[in-house]
Amino acid sequence: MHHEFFDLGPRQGRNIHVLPVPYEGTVSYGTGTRLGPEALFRASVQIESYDAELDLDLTDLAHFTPLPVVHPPATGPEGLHQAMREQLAELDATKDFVLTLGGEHSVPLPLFEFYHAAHPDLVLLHIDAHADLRASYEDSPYSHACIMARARQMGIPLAQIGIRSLCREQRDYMRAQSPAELTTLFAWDLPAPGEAAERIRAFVGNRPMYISFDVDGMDPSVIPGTGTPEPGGIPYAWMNRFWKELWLDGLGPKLVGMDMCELAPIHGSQASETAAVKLIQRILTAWLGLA
Ligand SMILES: [Mn+2]
Repeated sequence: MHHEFFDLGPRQGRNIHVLPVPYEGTVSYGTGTRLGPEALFRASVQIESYDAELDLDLTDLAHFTPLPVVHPPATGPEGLHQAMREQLAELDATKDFVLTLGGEHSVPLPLFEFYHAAHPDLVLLHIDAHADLRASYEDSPYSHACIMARARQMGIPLAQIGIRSLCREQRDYMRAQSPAELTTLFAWDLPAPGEAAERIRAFVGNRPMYISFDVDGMDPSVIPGTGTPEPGGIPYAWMNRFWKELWLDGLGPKLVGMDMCELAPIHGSQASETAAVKLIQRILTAWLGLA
C-alpha cells in the first residue's frame, strides 16, 4: 500500500483520515474490490490537486492521514466490521472526518454506526446503481446488497441518487417509506444537477450528512472497473456539477464522513480509479472550499 494519498504539500487545512479496507467477502459477480484502495492511492498522486473550475486547490484545504489498512479476517463481514469498530474506537466521531476506501459495499456499516452514535440526526446520501435495500442476501443481512436496509433499521434517513437496479420487493419497500425518511433520484429520471442539489439540500436541511458512494452509481463508460456494472448510470459531468451546486453558496450540508466503495481496477487501465479519485477530490474541495 502506498502511504501518500494525494500529492501532499504542507499539512494544512482539514485533517482527513483515510481508512483503506480491501475487502471483497460477499461480492456476488465480478471480483477485484480488494485491490480498490491501492488503486485509489496510486491514482490520487497522479492528478492535479487544483480544481480549475472551482479555482481551489485541495492541498490548501485538506491534508490526509492514512490509517492502518483493515485486513479482512477469514470470517464474513461481521468479523471485518468488528475489526473496523476497534480501529474507529481510536477516533472521535464528533470531529474526525474519515474517508473510507473499499472494498465492497458491505464495508461502511461501522462508519454509519460511528457517526450515527455521535450525530443522532445523521442523514445518508447514497450514490449507487443498486438500492441495497434487501432485508438479506445469500443468507447474510450484512451483504453489500443489504447495507442501506441496515441503515434504515438504524433509523437513518436516506437520500439515493443513480439507482436503476432493484427487485420488486425493494421497490415496494421504497414506496411504503415516508418521503422524509427515504428519497430516491432514479437514474432514468435524473433532474438537472442544480435541481437535484436543491432537492437533496431540502431533504438534509441542517443535519449532518455522510456520503456512501458506490462507484457503480456512475455510468460504466466513466467507471467500468466495478464488479456489478449497470448501464444507464450517472454521467461524470452531471456528478461533478452536482457537488458544486450542493455547496455553491455556503448553504449546503455539513459533511461528517464519506466512503468510496466497489472499485475493482482493470489491469492496464487507470480510467476507473482516476475518475473515482477525482470525484473524491471534487466532493472534498467543494465542501471545504465553498461551504
Ligand atoms: Mn452498487
